[in-house]
Amino acid sequence: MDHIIDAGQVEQHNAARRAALQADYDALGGMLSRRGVDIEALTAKAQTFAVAVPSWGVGTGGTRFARFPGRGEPRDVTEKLQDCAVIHQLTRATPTVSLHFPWDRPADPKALREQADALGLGFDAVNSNTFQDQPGQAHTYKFGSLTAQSQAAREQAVAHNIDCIELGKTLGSRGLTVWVGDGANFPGQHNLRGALERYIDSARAIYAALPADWLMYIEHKLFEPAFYCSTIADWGTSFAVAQLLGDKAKCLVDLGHHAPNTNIEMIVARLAQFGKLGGFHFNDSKYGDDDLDSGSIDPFQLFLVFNELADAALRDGAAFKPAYMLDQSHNVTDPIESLMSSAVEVQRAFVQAALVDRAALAGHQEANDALQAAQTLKHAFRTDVSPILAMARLRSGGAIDPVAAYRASGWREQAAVKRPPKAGASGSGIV
Ligand code: PSV
Ligand code: MN
Ligand code: MN
Repeated sequence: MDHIIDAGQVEQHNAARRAALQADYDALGGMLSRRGVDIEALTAKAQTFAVAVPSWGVGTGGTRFARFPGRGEPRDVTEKLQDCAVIHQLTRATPTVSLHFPWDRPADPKALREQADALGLGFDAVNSNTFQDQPGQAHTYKFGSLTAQSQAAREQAVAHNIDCIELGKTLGSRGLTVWVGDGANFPGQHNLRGALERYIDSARAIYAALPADWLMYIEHKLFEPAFYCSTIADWGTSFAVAQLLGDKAKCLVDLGHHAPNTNIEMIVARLAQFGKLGGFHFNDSKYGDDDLDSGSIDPFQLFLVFNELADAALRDGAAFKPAYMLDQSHNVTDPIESLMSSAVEVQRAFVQAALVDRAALAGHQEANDALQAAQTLKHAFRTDVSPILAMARLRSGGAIDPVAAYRASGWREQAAVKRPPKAGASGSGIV
């Protein structure tokens, strides 16, 4: 496997931190064993954790006001893969990449797959894009795509999704994520029921092209770019559509796609209960679809989501395997650092949820002891599992401190030289 950062450098980084980590790990192991928890089992579990990196996340994002390009940003999909490989090399938690078409349309899909293989990466779900027009496109999406009044626009959007499936097949993907910005800005602009009927017709045509071993992930979002109503605004609509389409259609929960204070963990529990929880776009938010780093605003919410996932895994066993992806945008940080931090924060919630004493929790629930039930969750959440995460990375060949190792490697400085900015790259607007 090709290492992007010199393996010797990572080894040197780890050697300088190994003794301190072992001491912290032993101390935590002693504390956990007094609680009847085997730290080795938790570390082995942490090593199984994987979350996909969004290809669009390795570039600097933007707001609707401006975009401030970073140094050494990837200029095409092959450079994006290199950055994804750095993230996985140091965290050992991100073995797959989620591509977005046509942004990432490869000139040679087979060659891209070979590059990914050489880097030890695979491809997660592919994402279609009918929320913006592409140069030379025959029919505009200004008034919608899968729901458009124009039959030609709808057919074009369906054909694009089928094209994504075809590309994904060559790349070894097993899923298609469909998010549309379709909706209305004015009451009366849409017949609310008619728009959803057109969406369902279009979605059926895409679903019909899905290979037997693929899943179609339907991603809901409350608002933006539509500000009065979005056609697939909530998990209820997403669930209804997934039910109509069939077993290969599931719901995707992007944590940022809900109104503030929505009980997302309950949505997760409901979708899991009815077999329609397909996967996640992890990120964090304070106001809307902020696409902030995972765990940066409300780590307790992330923990509660994983608490429901742990419960579902216990109930449903191997059949329960939602897809984990990140979806975030960076305006003020190095995207590689932010994505590494997010992957670690999601992994942290996964391990903390495994620490919940489920027998004790069930006992408190039966006894209606609300205070102790809440304390049981808090006890797991408050446990600092950092040494477990670092040990899992070390044992899997990653870095004890991924951000420190990355900075010491000088990767960004080297990329800035190898990847001079494209002319006009300081443009504004969301990319
Ligand atoms: C929409 O806000 C979204 O969350 C969807 O996942 C898109 O595909 C992604 O952002 C990238 O723009
Ligand atoms: Mn998303
Ligand atoms: Mn979003």
